[in-house]
Amino acid sequence: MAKLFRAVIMGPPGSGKGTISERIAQRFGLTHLSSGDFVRENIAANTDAGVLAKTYIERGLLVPDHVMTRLLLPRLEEMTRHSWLMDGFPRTLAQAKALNSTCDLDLVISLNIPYETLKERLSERWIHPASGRVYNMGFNPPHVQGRDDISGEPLIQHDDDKPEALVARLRHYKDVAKPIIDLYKSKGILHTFSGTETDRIWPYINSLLSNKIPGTSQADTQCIPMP
Ligand code: G5P
Ligand code: MG
Repeated sequence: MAKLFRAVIMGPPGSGKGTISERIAQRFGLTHLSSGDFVRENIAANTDAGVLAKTYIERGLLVPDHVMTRLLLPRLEEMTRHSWLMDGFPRTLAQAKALNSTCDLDLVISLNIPYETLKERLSERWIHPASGRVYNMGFNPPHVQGRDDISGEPLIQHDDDKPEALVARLRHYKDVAKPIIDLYKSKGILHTFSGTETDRIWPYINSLLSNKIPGTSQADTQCIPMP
């Protein structure tokens, strides 16, 4: 069996974690796991964890560590035969330590995007709640305004993309991420990408992963259609 590959993508809200994760999943066949999607699924299903998480998300706060680890670690433990990319977890040092005791990571991608760019992007973001499909009115608008491309159902804005919640999320990210970034740097697995456009960052990430993931060659990476 080919060696499994485990990666994490970190970055502030709106930095492009979800967009880049989808490209990585498509190009390299990793399973994309999104902590935000897990939380939203639990909110939609009205689970105990979901009801609790909603009170934090609405205020632009992180969901407590014990709730996140209880939601996510069992899921990862089931994935013993899959290569995966975790988007949005860990978000705190405590989560990073919990993850560390579950598995060894091969690589961590950290996105470093200017604050003004993030604010602009998130205020333009719309979601199809049933599928989690994400649109941006400037970057990747739906074919019909306000409607999901596949189902035709209405799009909505997340509560946590609304202005009050957004400012708190961006401010908080930097402080909390620093010790995690330092930890992964000290392990020699951190790769940071800076810029204002996903399309310009993507070729560098594509090239890095082509070199790191067994069986994926750089020659194949030249003509990947952008989703
Ligand atoms: P989430 O869902 O993980 P965030 O806050 O980390 O949410 P988010 O909002 O999902 O991050 P992203 O995935 O980094 O952003 O970015 P994205 O969705 O791909 O891109 C953002 C927008 O910009 C999209 O509209 C996209 O189309 C557009 N875009 C991308 N690239 C470009 C570009 O180059 N140009 C332009 N113009 N647009 C672009 O977490 C949600 C909440 O759940 C809780 C927290 O409360 C969190 O706030 N939570 C956790 N709490 C504790 N611990 C954890 N581990 C938690 N995980 C989630
Ligand atoms: Mg996301």
